Order: sequence, then structure tokens, then C-alpha cells
Amino acid sequence: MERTLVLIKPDAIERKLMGEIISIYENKDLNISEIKLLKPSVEMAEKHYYEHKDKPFFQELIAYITRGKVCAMIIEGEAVVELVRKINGATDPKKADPNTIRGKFTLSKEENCVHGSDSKESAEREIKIWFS
Ligand code: IDP
Ligand code: MG
Repeated sequence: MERTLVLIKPDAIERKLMGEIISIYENKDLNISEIKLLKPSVEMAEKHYYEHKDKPFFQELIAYITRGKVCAMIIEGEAVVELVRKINGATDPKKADPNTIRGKFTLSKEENCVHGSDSKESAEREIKIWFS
């Protein structure tokens, strides 16, 4: 069974959107096999976002993702990596379909509520960081 890593990011936790967002994945009949709430360390965040280490927004991104609690989940299902990316919507919520999580809940491309792995390989790499 394919699996992916989903993070509900600090902006969504702060805004009390966690339950509503979890329901969106559950209503799609996806299976949440692991779930936990934690405040990530800078080291974890840097590992998770390693691919962006040379981007101008890297420090801002690390500060954002470590400023409060994150809800980390492993979600399983057929073609779940692609499906979760669709449910989450485009990185920039202004370009996201309004029926997606990002399209519905935020206007900020910096603080966009959720993360979903971008490939099966990324999912396995990221799951090791958050569930080891
Ligand atoms: P993704 O989350 O849709 O996979 P990525 O391009 O991998 O998007 O970017 C990772 C995260 O970095 C985004 O979800 C967002 O929180 C943040 N981010 C992306 N682009 C920018 C930017 O231009 N400025 C600041 N933060 C950004
Ligand atoms: Mg990404």
C-alpha cells in the first residue's frame, strides 16, 4: 500500500483548523495509520526541507515550521501521494482550486496550512524524519 507524509503546519494548528483538515482526508476514506502532535526541532525541519536549503526563503521556512506544534500523519491508500497533493492544492493558495485545503483556508504561499510528500521516495525519506 502506498503511503505519504502529511503535516498540518503551525498556522493551521494556531487557527484551530486541525480537526477540520483531518476530516477532509478521512472523508476521502483515506487511512491514517500514524498521527502525532509535536513541536519539531530546527534539525528535523532542516532535514525535512533539505531540498530548499539554498532558497532565499529557507530561514523563514524553518522559523515558520518550528514556531509551534505540527500534526504529523502517515496516510495510506492507492496513489495516495498524488491524491493528497490534489486535496492540499497548489503551493500558492491564490492559484489553488477553492475546493482544496490551501484554496479554502489560506491566502499565503508562505503559510499554507499543510504539507504532502511530492513522490513515493520523498514520502519514505520524510516518514523516517517524523516517525523514527
Ligand atoms: P509544496 O509544499 O507545495 O511542496 P514547495 O515548493 O516544496 O511547496 O515549498 C515548501 C514550502 O515552502 C511551501 O509549502 C511554503 O510553506 C514555503 N514556500 C514555498 N515558496 C515560498 C516562497 O516563495 N516564500 C516563502 N515560503 C515559501
Ligand atoms: Mg515540496
